[in-house]
Amino acid sequence: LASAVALMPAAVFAADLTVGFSQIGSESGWRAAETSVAKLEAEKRGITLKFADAQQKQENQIKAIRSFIAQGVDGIFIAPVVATGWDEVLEEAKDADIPVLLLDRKVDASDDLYLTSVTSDTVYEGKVAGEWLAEAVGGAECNIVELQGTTGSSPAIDRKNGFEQGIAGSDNLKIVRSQTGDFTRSQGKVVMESFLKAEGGENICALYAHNDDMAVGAIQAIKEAGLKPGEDILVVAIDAVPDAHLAIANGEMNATIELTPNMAGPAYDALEKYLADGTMPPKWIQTESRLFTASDDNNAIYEEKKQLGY
Ligand code: GYE
Repeated sequence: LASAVALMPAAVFAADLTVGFSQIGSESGWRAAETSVAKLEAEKRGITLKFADAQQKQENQIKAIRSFIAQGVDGIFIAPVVATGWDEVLEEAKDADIPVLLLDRKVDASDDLYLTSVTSDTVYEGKVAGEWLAEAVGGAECNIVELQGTTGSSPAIDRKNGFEQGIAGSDNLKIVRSQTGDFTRSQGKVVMESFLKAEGGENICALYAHNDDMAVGAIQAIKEAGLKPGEDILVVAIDAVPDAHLAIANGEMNATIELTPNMAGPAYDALEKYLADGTMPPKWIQTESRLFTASDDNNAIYEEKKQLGY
C-alpha cells in the first residue's frame, strides 16, 4: 500500500483538500474579483472551497472560522476586515492544528498564529500615490482631500501612512480633509459631496482615495458639482480595477496602483506544500504593486482585466 500511495500524483492529494475561506464581503469591485478568482483557483487545483461572506462584520468572520474548525477543514483563509481582535480565534485554530493563511490584509497578532499572509505592500502603495501627486503638482499649492478605507483595517492605516511619506518632502501639498468612505462607491460619493460642500470645490486640488471604488463614487460627486475630475480635481487611487482604467482613459482619473485580485493562488500553493511536506512558507508573500497613468493603454487593459474575474 505504501508504495502505491508513494506513486500517487500530488494532484490526488490536492483533490482531498478542503479550505474554509472567511471573506469580508463584497464592498468593492476588487473584493468581488478576489472571491471569483479564489473559486477559480480552487477548481483548477481540485480543492473544495467552503466560502463564507461576513457582510463586513468581524463577528461573522469569527463565527465562520469557528465553524470551519468544527468541520475539520485542512486550511483556513481569512481576509481580516480589521487588524485587531483575532488572537482568541487564531489560538483555537492553532489548537485544532489547522493552518490559517491571511489574504490581502494583516492582523496585529503574533505571526506564529498564522502560516503566512499574502498581501501587497500597502504602505508602499500609499507612498507611490503620494509621490505621483507631488510630481504631477510640481510647486503649486495643492489642498488634498483623502477618502480612507475601512477604519481599523490594515490597508487604511498603511495607505494613509504611506501617502504622508510620499508627500512629506512637498510643503505645497496639504491634506485638508480626511475621512473614511469604507472602501465603497456609495460612501465615496457621499463623503466627497461633504468635502466639496465644506471646502469649496475650487479650493480642492486633488483627491487621494484608498481604493478605486471610493474614487469612482467621488468622481460622480465632482461631476455633479460642475467640476471636471482629472482636471479641476486630480484623482489618484489604488487597486487598478477595470473601471479605474476606464476613468483614466476618459480623462476623469489620473493614476491608480495595481493590486492583484489573485491572493488565493499563492495561498493554495503554500498550503499544499506545507501539508505535503511541512515546508514553512515565509510569513509574508508579497504581491506586486504597479502604477498606471494616462500613458498606459487603459482601454486595452480594461478589456483584458474584464476577463480576470472582475
Ligand atoms: O484595496 C479594497 C478592498 O484589503 C487591500 O479591500 C484590500 C482592500 C482593497 O475593499 O478594494
